[in-house]
Amino acid sequence: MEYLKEEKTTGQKILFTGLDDAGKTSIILALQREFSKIAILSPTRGAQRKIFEFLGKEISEWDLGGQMTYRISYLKNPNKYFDNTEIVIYVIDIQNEPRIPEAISYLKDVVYQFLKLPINPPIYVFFHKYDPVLIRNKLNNFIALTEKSEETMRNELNYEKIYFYNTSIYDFSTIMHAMSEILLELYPKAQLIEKTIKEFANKINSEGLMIIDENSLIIGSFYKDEKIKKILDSATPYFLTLNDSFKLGGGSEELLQDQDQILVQRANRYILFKQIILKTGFSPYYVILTKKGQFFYKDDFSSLINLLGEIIFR
Ligand SMILES: Nc1nc2c(ncn2[C@@H]2O[C@H](COP(=O)(O)OP(=O)(O)OP(=O)(O)O)[C@@H](O)[C@H]2O)c(=O)[nH]1
Ligand SMILES: [Mg+2]
Repeated sequence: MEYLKEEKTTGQKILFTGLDDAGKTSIILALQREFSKIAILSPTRGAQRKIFEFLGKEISEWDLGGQMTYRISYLKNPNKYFDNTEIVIYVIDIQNEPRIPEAISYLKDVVYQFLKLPINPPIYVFFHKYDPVLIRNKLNNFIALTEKSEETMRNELNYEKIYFYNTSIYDFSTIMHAMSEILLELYPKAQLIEKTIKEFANKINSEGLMIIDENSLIIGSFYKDEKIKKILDSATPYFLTLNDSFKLGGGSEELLQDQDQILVQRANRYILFKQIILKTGFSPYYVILTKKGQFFYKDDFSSLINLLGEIIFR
């Protein structure tokens, strides 16, 4: 994993905040594919900072433990905790309806500190624990609840740059897509990457293609339609996990290094998961693509690798 122990604050600062038990640390761990740790999580004590790299850029991620005493101390020391924030991710547990007013009220306090500093980072509200099983079983009024909460926040905060996502650690793609979209906003070359990927997909007749970094963040994608997006979304965590376990298991390592890819076939559809190195000495990226019919264009991949390497590392 590319998460390093943090010493000092460098790079662009992302703040994860919200009430205790909202799911902030779980979201961060999910992106690192540390799912086993989520099961035994305890409340975060104070502010935990980590540095990771996204597209060669350093990002410092601040996980602000949400228990009351900590929340008060952040508000009392806005310079220490809030200043220089580039992006805010405000996590709300949508399953805990009674605490939603408290969550909104704390966001107000935070925004008030932003105004005083003054900073005005975009705020991305995650209506979290929006679990697929509950939606399927209609055991909830999530839709009405999120709409109502969104309206309240828009009215009461009167903050221009506020955006909303529904997320759940039980639908990993919701977290992947949300975080990738948000981080790509920081990155001026994002559109160029997107265009390169789309052209590559067309060239090799792929119906869908994603490029993902080591932290499961999508750096660019192309889908012919929603169905293809779903196929790739649901395949991705399995490939990433499989890839992780190959890396851990001593014996199988050679196999993966030989090919650096996993290929799955179902009827005449193929899904390919392939590791690519854009620059030697840097973390690998992964291509996940689907296409009908026969595969393998080694030369095509090398042109993609060169183009992306140029864009990202130049
Ligand atoms: N159902 C459900 N539970 C979740 C989800 N995400 C996290 N949880 C659970 O919510 C609880 C709290 O998660 P944490 O990530 O520790 O919450 P936190 O916001 O970091 O809490 P503090 O560190 O105290 O601020 C844990 O028991 C998680 O397993 C989700 O998407 N759905
Ligand atoms: Mg936490």
